[in-house]
Amino acid sequence: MTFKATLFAGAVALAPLAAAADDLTIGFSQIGSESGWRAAETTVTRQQAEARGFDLKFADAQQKQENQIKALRGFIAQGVDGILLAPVVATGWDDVLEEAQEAEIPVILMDRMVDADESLYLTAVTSDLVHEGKVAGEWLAAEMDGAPCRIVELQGTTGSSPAIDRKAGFEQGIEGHDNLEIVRSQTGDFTRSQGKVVMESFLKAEGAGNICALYAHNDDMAVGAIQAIKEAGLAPGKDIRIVAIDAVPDAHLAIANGEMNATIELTPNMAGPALDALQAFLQDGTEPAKWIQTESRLYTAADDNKAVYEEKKSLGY
Ligand code: GZL
Repeated sequence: MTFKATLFAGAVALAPLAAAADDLTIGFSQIGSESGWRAAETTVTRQQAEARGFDLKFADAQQKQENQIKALRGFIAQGVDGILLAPVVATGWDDVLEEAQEAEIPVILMDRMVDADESLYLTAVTSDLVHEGKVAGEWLAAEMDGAPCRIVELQGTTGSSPAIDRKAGFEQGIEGHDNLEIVRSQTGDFTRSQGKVVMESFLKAEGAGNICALYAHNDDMAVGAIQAIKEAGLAPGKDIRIVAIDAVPDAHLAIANGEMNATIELTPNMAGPALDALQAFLQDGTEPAKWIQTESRLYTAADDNKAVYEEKKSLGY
């Protein structure tokens, strides 16, 4: 399926149904706008809700779990028909999810998982976060082909399921390759600004010539790190190989310009499958699978990244 098809899957086809849809009111507790990917997810969620004729109540938590919990309690008090939750961290959700369950309001997780009993949510729409990290590790192992490589890692938000799972997956990907070693690993909180600051500290601590590769849990931290690498007088993508995850347009541009080496695509369209599942459950009681997995695709310099960049920008990404 082309990126365009995944991004707007359902939205256009559903247009005629929009009038038929019950007048559903959906609460959406979004983490914030920490990355280009997150901003795209918010845009696509609004489009997908509008295409179905749903009334979307949006709450931006600015990266704070207490704001998400407050928003969920507000949605419950309003008596919304369903809740979408992108959980900033994995723990601390049991109480508010139980309150939603008592109010008979289904909750669907978007792009991240929670450490709560699966009976407390209708389904989770996410990628295979461990697989993404493993693909990144395997790519680097193949790229280095046995040559020694000292790796630095920019982790996502501490305690979030992508940070936990992408770290574990990458370690699986490099397992058995004794030439590869993670020498520094620290959170950059999924943001460009923190990615730059932490990469500057890695370069200072290790010495610019002693870092062979960067693995960043998302492209935005990688783009920030590219700036730091350039300011250190090094060539990103050459002196320091860079692999990350999301496949935002700026990652395709960096790969096209030889300043980054690989990224694994995460679709911003988690809402399409989520709203389909919610509508089927509310209208005919259809119980979805507990996990709706979205695709992951590796992009490298072998792909036409300039064309993919243009396509994603043309779609408003
Ligand atoms: C992963 C998602 C991550 C993105 C980041 O599913 O939660 O959050 O990879 C975003 O860009 O901050």
